[in-house]
Amino acid sequence: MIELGWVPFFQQQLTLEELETGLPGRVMGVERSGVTVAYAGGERQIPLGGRWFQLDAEARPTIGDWVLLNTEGTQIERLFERKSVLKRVRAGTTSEIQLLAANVDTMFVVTSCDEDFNLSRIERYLTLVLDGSIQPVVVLTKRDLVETPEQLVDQVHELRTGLIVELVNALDRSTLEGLNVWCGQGQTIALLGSSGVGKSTLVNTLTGSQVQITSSVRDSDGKGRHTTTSRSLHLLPQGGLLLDSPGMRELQIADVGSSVSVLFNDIEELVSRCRFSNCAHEQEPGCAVRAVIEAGDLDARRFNSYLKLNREEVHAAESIAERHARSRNFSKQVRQVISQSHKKHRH
Ligand SMILES: Nc1nc2c(ncn2[C@@H]2O[C@H](COP(=O)(O)OP(=O)(O)OP(=O)(O)O)[C@@H](O)[C@H]2O)c(=O)[nH]1
Ligand SMILES: [Mg+2]
Ligand SMILES: [Zn+2]
Repeated sequence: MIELGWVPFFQQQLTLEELETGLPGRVMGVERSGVTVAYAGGERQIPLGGRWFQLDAEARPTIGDWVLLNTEGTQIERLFERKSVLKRVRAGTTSEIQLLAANVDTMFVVTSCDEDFNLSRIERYLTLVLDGSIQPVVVLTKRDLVETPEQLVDQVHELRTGLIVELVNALDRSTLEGLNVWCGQGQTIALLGSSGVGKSTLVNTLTGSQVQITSSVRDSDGKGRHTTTSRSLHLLPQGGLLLDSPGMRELQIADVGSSVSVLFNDIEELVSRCRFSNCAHEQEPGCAVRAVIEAGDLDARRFNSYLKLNREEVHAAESIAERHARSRNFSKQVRQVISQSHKKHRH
């Protein structure tokens, strides 16, 4: 099971009895009505019954999760505690959380060197992982299609000191050597990026087989090609597991904790030096940020990206607090109803 990413972190979550009879498995695919689980005995589809859909999205199995199956292997008994989780606000909603993957060790943020290249988008992806439990690696594909791809690498490096960037041609295996260190035995790697950047092409080249459909159809309506429509985990010859996902049109950040502060710690430091604590960094006297931008020491694009992501993070935190308050209120009402009915019965 080591090849599926089974490590002591999960083993330790088994009771003595479960150690002998329990059947742990890993969620390799998520479909509309169920999941595909790989376990010591093979792989099988397991439907998800209604009880799972009464739970919050975060309590339901997602791709990469470890689950405990019943002894027949027909049902999921429970989820294992996660090592890490990637989530966003579900596209088209304001506060509904959607899990993208669980138990990921490394995230390949995939962007192509051609039209898709966009620094603010890379920053947005980075905020998903900077809480420390997942290693981000920026993968720039289609290096063969531009004249001076090295310039783009330099720009990405400026986003954050120590950021790892790999420049590749996803169709050419020899350019992917640098990715090998992340792909060893039991390692789980997630591929995230817009449609058409070459995520599935990377899966095919790294696994050495045409497991995923790829498409060169031009993006004529601006909505992307969306060739891949579901998430799936693939075993690599190097021993790792690679997760392919549909391209994302929208990545609204969820409760990412302090990731925005981590990515933009220099800007937060500047903001704290503005004369007014509620400075909007526009016309206020004593604005430390504007002074630095005007001096050419801070990229205005980067500052705007910070403002935008920070607003989203605050908004996400507020919606989550509201949701919790609502459910607390609800359980209070339930408790009241129960205690009242107890009283009635006693009289
Ligand atoms: N020249 C070149 N073409 C590439 C490279 N990477 C991907 N492509 C091509 O780009 C097109 C889109 O690649 P896909 O792998 O389908 O893109 P994707 O990210 O999986 O897209 P979705 O599944 O829609 O999210 C295909 O025609 C690939 O052959 C590259 O590094 N160089
Ligand atoms: Mg794809
Ligand atoms: Zn200011």
